[in-house]
Amino acid sequence: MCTFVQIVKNLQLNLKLKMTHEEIAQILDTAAIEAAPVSQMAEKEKITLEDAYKIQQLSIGRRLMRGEHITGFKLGFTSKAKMEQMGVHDLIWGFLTDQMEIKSGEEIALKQWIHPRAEPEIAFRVSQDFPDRKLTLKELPEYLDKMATAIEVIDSRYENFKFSLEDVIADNCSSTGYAIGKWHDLETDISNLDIVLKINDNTIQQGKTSAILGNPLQPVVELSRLASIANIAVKKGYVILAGAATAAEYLKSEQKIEAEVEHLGNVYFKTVVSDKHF
Ligand code: OOG
Ligand code: MG
Repeated sequence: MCTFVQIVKNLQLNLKLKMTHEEIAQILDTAAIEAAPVSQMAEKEKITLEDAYKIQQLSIGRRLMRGEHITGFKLGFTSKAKMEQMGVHDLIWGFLTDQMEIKSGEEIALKQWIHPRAEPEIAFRVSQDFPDRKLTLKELPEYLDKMATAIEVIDSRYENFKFSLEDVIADNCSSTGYAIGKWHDLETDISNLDIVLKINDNTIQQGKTSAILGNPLQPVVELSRLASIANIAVKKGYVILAGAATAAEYLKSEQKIEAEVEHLGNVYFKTVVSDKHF
């Protein structure tokens, strides 16, 4: 049986251990800046899904304060391959900023990151501000004008790239970098195309775009719904990454990383020699 003194002590301990959302956002933001991983926090801090998205917004707020601006959104865990690789089972969404842009063909130093991985994706470009409601698949051509092959670089701020759903959401869904290939009109049917990730010209991951919620446009429908609920604007010019169709691959130094989608062409970047562990 607990004595009154023990109960008060436990209460104090709990109060001390519980961090504010802002403190957690700061820890994750600093981990990204310093490329130094941190322990998972969701279980210990009892972070709910709702808390996790609040923390995500606070950490984006810190980026905006440093002068970055939002360039779009990414969806995650929109395919079985990704959910199985990471052991989580729900769709997530996060912010992209200009600091995350990787130019096509660019040479990248990996030491700015912790344990980066790359995955092949499809990107869409917003041509008109989204209305404050869920859009239907049929309506999307009014709001999107282009699509392209993309590579997303993800870099979890958690040790060993391990996290719960709440942890990864608070960490802005591991968002780190993205490269976009040549934009194409939305004419081609993209619901069942080959999509591959190549490293040094060898195909390492291959899948079908149908693995992305049955059609890579479906994540855009989900984004319109989630953004409307969260009261966040999806604006003209933004980029939307629909999520990977395949598992992601760790990056090493001196590699050419390339994504290719049937009919949409390719995009690549290179990694330079690193003095870190890559
Ligand atoms: C979370 C991000 C998932 C995707 O395309 O499914 C994601 C992670 O795997 O670290 O970007
Ligand atoms: Mg992704």
